[in-house]
Amino acid sequence: MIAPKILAGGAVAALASLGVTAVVLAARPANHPATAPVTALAPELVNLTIVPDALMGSNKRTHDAYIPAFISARANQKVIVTIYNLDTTPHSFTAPSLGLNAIAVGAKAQGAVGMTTFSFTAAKTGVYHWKCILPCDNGGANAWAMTHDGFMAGTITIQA
Ligand SMILES: [Cu+2]
Repeated sequence: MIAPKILAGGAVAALASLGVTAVVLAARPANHPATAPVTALAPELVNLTIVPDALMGSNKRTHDAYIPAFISARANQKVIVTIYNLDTTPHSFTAPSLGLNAIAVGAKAQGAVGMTTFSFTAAKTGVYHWKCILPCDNGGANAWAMTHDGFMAGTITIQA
């Protein structure tokens, strides 16, 4: 038995015309090198500011909000999030589908800033929902702002 060989297309055609069967391994396209270049993604730096009564809601009242509430990063990219909390009460940035439950400490006094930093890396692409789960926004744990994206809730979009 003749061991199969890797043949270029032209040689395969020539052999086929002679009745010879060959096993052909697909040629590797030039843009897919055998060894992927190491392209470490620089971390995505995300700054979020929590502002009490920041935005007008559809119910014509102002509500606490994370600004911005919609963030994005790439799959396998480290995301370093810094939260600047202008509110004297703590809030959370909770995304169970990403295993995130960061507590944003409150400012020590009116006019001060509570600062919290955490990081995460998401392996899978998708749109992940986050929300604050601490009572805030002049309501309980299910206050208006928690149930409206753009306020105490939003999305984390992970792209390829
Ligand atoms: Cu909150």
